[in-house]
Amino acid sequence: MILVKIMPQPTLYILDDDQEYANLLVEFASGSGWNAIAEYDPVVFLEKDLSDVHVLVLDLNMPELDGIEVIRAIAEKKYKITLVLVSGFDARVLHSAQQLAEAHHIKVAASLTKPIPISEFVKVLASIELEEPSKDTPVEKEKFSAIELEHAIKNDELILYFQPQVNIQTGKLAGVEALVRWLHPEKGLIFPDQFINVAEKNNLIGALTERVLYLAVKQNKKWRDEGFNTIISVNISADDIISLNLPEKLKTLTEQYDVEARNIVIELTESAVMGELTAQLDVLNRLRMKGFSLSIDDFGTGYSSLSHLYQAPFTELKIDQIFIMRMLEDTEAMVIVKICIMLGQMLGMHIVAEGVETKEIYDILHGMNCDIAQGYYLSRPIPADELFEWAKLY
Ligand code: G
Ligand code: G
Ligand code: MN
Repeated sequence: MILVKIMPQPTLYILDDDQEYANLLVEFASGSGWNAIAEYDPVVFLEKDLSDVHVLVLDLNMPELDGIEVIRAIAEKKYKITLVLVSGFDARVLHSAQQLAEAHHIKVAASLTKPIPISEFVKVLASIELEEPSKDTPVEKEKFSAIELEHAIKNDELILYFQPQVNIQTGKLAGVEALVRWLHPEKGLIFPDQFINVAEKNNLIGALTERVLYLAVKQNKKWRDEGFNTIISVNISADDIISLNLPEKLKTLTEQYDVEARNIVIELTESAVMGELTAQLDVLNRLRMKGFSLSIDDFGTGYSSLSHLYQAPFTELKIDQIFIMRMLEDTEAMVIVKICIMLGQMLGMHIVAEGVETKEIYDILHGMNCDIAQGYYLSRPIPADELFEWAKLY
C-alpha cells in the first residue's frame, strides 16, 4: 500500500441530487485542500473515468439511481475509491450500506446522517489516508497445484501453529487452537488461505484433516508428557463431517496416543454445517458420544445459525471476530456479541470471543461474562515450542 502524502490535490467528488447541499460540501472540502467537485446525477457520474478519484461522498438516496447501485458499479469497475456514505434515512440503512461496500472490498471512511455537522465532515476528510488510485486488480495470491499439496501432506511439510485461548474469568489458559501451516521447502511458511481451498476442490481435504488431527493428537501427548495438559481445537471442513467413519478414526487415534477425548475439540465453521444434514448429524452426534467436544466457529456469519445450534450437540460457540473487533465503535456489533453470549450460555455452551486485539475489548468481555478470549491481544498463532514457553509464563 503506497501512501501518497506529498500528492498536491487529491480529488474528491460529492454525489448528491440536492444541489445546494452538494455545493456547500464542495466549499468545505475545497477549504480543506481537496480538489472537490460536485455531481448531481449518478448516471452522468458513472459515465466518467473515475480512476483518479480518491474519495466519493455518496448520498444513498437519489431518485434515478440510488447509492447502492453506485457502490455496485464502483466495485464492478474495481475503482479504488474511499467512500463517505451519507443518508437522510435511518441509521440502519447506512450501517447496512457500509457492510455492503466493505463486502465489495471498498473502504468506507465514515457513514454520516444528514444533516451532516460540518465540523464532523471536515474531521472525516482529514482522517482519510490516501492511496494511489488505480483500476488495477490486487495481485493474485499464489495458487498451488493439487499435486504439490498432495506431496506436502505425504512428506510431512504441514505443521501446526497454536493460538492460546484464555479463560477471561479466571485468567488461566483454557486451551489452544491448532492452525495449519505449510512449511514449503523453497517458499517458506504458507498460510491456510492459500491451500485449504485447493485441498477442498481436489479431494485432498480428508487427507489434510487426517494429517492435522494426527499432528494435534501427537502434540497433545508430547505436551502432557512434559507436564502441560491442555485442550487442542482443530478446524475441519464440510466434507470431513460427511465422512461417516471420522468419529471412529479419531477415537482410534486418540487411544493409540493415550490422549483423552475431552482434550480434542472439533471446530466447524457455520458454512461447513450445511446440506447433507443427516450425514452430518450422524457424525457430529457420534463425535460427541465418543467424548470429543464440538465447537461452532465464526458464529453469526453463516446461514441459519440458530437452527444449527438447535440440531447439533455443540459444546462451544465462537463468536466471529468481525463482531468482536468492531464492538467498540459499532452498536449493532456490540448487541450481537451480547446476545451470542446470552444465547450460548443459556444453551449450556461456553463462549469464545475471537479476534480480541486490545485490553479494552478484553475487559469489556470480562464485564459481559464471556468465558474465553482468543486474539492478538493475548498472542498470535505461534509454533508449538513457543506456545509451551508462553503457557509457562501465563
Ligand atoms: O491463522 P489462520 O491464517 O491460520 O487461519 C486461516 C483460516 O484457515 C481460518 O479460517 C481457519 O479456520 C482455517 N484453518 C486453519 N487451519 C486449518 C485446518 O487445519 N483445517 C481447516 N479445514 N481449516 C483450517
Ligand atoms: O476462521 P478461524 O476462526 O478458524 O480462524 C482464525 C483466524 O483468525 C486465523 O487466521 C488467525 O490467525 C486469525 N486471528 C486470530 N486472532 C486474531 C486477531 O486478534 N486479529 C486478527 N486480525 N486475526 C486473528
Ligand atoms: Mn477456528
